[in-house]
Amino acid sequence: MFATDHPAPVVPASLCANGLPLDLSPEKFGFLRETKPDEPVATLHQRMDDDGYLYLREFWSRDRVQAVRDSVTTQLARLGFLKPGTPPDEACFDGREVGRAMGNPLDQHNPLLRDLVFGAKITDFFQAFLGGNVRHFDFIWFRTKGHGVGSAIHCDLVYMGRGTHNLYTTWVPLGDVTLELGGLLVLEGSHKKGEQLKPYLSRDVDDYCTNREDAADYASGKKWWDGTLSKNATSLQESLGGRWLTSPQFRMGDAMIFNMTLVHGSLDNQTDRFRISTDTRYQLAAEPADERWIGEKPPGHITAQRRGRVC
Ligand SMILES: O=C(O)CCC(=O)C(=O)O
Ligand SMILES: [Fe+2]
Repeated sequence: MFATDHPAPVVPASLCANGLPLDLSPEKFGFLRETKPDEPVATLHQRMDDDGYLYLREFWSRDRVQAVRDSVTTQLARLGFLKPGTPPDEACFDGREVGRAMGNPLDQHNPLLRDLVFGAKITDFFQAFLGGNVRHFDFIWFRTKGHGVGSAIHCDLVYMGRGTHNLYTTWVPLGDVTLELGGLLVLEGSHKKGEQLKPYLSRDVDDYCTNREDAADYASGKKWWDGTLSKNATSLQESLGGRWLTSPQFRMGDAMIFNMTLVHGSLDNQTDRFRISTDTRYQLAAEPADERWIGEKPPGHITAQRRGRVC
């Protein structure tokens, strides 16, 4: 029974983003709307328009995701990131971060993981949702977050907007993620703040302004803008409106799909265990793809990808 399996969430006294406490009053904080994956496509489109995301509970079987988790925690243990003498499945943090996105050493070619995040189930879903043949970016973003601050607040567009913007992220928890462990955090309605966010959304982390004094530093890779929209979730919320939303508990098997302009980050991790998830990207195959994320070894944010423009 649902109530026994998943008791009503207890919100901890404090939840933080980037080290700062969120306002947890009902006008400022809440939970994501859930969607059933088998809803008609028109309903899914409507939801994506309304919310900027689709939170699909139990999209994959739990066992399948557990097998992927096992393959990842085994790697983490082998690489020496887990507290010695603890079961790998508990993913106990030993004080050393694993590394962000491109600096993360986990195996990009893990067949179990690729089968999950690029396999028939998700491909069929996007095929129906986008109405044509789909492709995915080849790069997999791993998030292995130990105790401490979560991901900075951003929109994905500034990292991957050189191809089509009709592009979707799928965030996949590889383990149950409690509020204390710190999962994805999205700002309600922020995908509709295009006017206000225009200066931010028109940028790309690998672009720089040729007419500025420090252009040479950006061109050579000495300087890089990391794409953060705000370091302060509460002041951003004051200017954009909306509640900060998360799940009372993301569970293995859930998928959280969202568009390129939804403002998001993650809750800080208050525990002594790693929060493990991946995020991957999907688009129509016929539309242009951002070449930074394509290929056997996607180049990513390398200096050769810097582009100057007058701004
Ligand atoms: O998992 C996180 O901490 C951030 C995820 C994210 O930014 C994304 O899925 O685009
Ligand atoms: Fe993101």
